Parts: sequence; C-alpha cells; structure tokens
Amino acid sequence: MGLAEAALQGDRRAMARLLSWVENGSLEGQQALATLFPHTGKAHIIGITGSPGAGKSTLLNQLAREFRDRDGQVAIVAVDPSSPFTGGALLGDRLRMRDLVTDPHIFIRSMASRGHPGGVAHATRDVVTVLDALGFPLILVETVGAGQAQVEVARVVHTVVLVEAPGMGDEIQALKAGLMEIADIIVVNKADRPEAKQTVKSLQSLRTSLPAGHHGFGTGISVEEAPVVPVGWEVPILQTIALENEGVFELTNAIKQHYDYLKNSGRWDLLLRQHAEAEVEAWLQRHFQQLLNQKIGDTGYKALVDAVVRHEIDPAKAAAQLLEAVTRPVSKA
Ligand SMILES: Nc1nc2c(ncn2[C@@H]2O[C@H](COP(=O)(O)OP(=O)(O)O)[C@@H](O)[C@H]2O)c(=O)[nH]1
Ligand SMILES: [Mg+2]
Repeated sequence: MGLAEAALQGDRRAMARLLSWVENGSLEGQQALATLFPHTGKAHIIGITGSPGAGKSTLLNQLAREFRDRDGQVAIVAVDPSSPFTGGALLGDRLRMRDLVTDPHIFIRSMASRGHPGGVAHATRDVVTVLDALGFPLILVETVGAGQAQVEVARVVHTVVLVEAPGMGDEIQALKAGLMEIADIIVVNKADRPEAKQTVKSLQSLRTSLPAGHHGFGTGISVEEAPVVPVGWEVPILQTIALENEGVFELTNAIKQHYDYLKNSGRWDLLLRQHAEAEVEAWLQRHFQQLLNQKIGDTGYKALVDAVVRHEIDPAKAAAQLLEAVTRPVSKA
C-alpha cells in the first residue's frame, strides 16, 4: 500500500510523511497528489491573515476548538514562521497551544517556507489539497499579511479573515497591501484595548470607500467571470478578545454564514474555477521552469537576458527563442 493510501485510511505517521514530500515538492509528493486529487473538493478552507502580533495564532487556537466541537475535526496550517505552533513564540503562548497539539481531533502542520520549487503559495496549496483529501471538513491557514505571497493566499482559500489589532495603524497597511480588497470578514482583535473602537471606525470608513462590488476582484480575476448574481455580501467587522475567547463564537458563525453565502450565490463554483485556473497556471509555470533549467540552464538564460540589455535582441524574440529551445526535440548524439 502506498503512503497516500495509508494516509487516506487515517494513518497519522503516513500523513506526516506525505505532507513532507508534498511540502518539498518532491516527485513522490507529486505522485501522491495525483492519487489524492479525486478525493478533494469537500473542505471549507479558511485563511487567517494580518500583521505579525495581531493575534492570529491566539485566535486560531480558539477557533480550532470551537470548530472541533461543531464539525468534529479541524486542520491548521501555519505558514507564519514565528507561529507558536512552530515553537517560535513566547513560552506563555506556546503553553496555551499545548493541549491543542495533543488533541486527536485537531491536526496542526507548520510549513517550512523553503524547499518547494513553486514557492510558499504553491506549497501551501499542495498541503491543503492533501488535508482536504484526507477528509478534514475545515482547514484553517495562518499567514502573515505582508507581501505578494500573502495576497496569493486568496487563491488557495474560500474565506479570508483579516485580523487587525488596535492602535497599530494596520488598517492603512492592510489597504496598501490589498488585503482589504480580499477580506471576507474583518476582525479587530484585542478588543480589550481602549483604541479598539477607533480601529473599528476607521475600518468601517475604509470599507465604504472601497468601490462597490470590489469583492474578490483584487486577485487577478477577469471581469468576464463576474457572477451574474449581485455581490450580496457585506464584509462584517467583528471584535474579539482572543485571549479570553470572547467574540470567537460569533466569528465562527460569520465564517459559516460566508460559506452558506458562497454556496447559495454561485460564488463557490466561481471560486473553484478560479482556483483550478490558478493551479493549472502554477503547474504550467513549474513545468516550463523545469524544461528551461534542463534545456537552457541558468547561464544560457542569463546570456539571453544580457543580449536584451545590450539591445542585440528584442525581448519578444528572446522569449520566442526560449520557447523554441524548450520545445525542440532532444537531438540524438
Ligand atoms: N491584550 C490582548 N492580547 C492578545 C489578544 N490576542 C492575542 N494577544 C497577544 O498578542 C501577542 C501576539 O499574538 P499572536 O497570536 O502570536 O499574534 P500573530 O503574530 O498575529 O499570530 C501575544 O502575546 C498574545 O498573547 C487579545 O485579544 N488581547
Ligand atoms: Mg502567528
């Protein structure tokens, strides 16, 4: 029996090894992904994003317990290298996570953000695919909300929860990073702080300043694919005190409501199509990159770019040459 089959039958050791393969983008991992693919498509995948220190991990810790009680099983994928799940956090935080780590109904995976040739987003997608195939009804993905790689998370998940902390001016950063555009639910955590009210207010005004129907269109989705139905989802702004488990139940409700909205409005199918396209595109790029490495190599590639820099060859012709070299049949020596 292969590792994928063993994992499908609930073998945790097999699961962990399988995830390592997949995370490293190894050939075995690719084969396992192919075996598992027919079993995917059932999980609700939720992204938890926001600046470092906003309280994402603490919130996730509480959310996971809540969802475990509702849905039986939860998987957590931490892409944040400083996550307490990876041991990179303060002792107090680590202690809070400890019972979670030993909970048989909660599976935690920390991503080593190096190693995968397709980058973090691709690695995360592959890991999520495995967890989906293994039957986790809910998969929570924690990412630090900075940079393009993080905005790419939107291509992996169905529901994006943006976590903000009061008094950090984060809302402006989130807007700049394009996170406001992709958020389905906004959470102001650390609502025990007096500045929380002000943060909620400024988020409300930022939300209304976004163009109507913006939603989900910050992720490279073409306009033709816009749903026929009205947008119909007003991004809620919730408050939580993750440390005291306050507002967490309401957040799980909002997440469930967003899931129902996706299903009932037809946006779910649209999302699946967008994800499928993004995945095919990512694989295409990876295959192409591999061929490029095999047939031209780094030096050959650089030489061609140098020629463009010297204006000896135009960029379009350089690209055409690369394509030709890559598709040329291997000559017999
Ligand atoms: N006052 C307060 N502190 C919190 C709250 N939630 C988390 N924290 C603290 O904020 C710090 C950062 O939390 P963490 O979950 O690691 O944030 P992350 O970097 O976004 O994952 C930790 O020391 C937490 O104990 C909260 O609701 N109120
Ligand atoms: Mg964290």
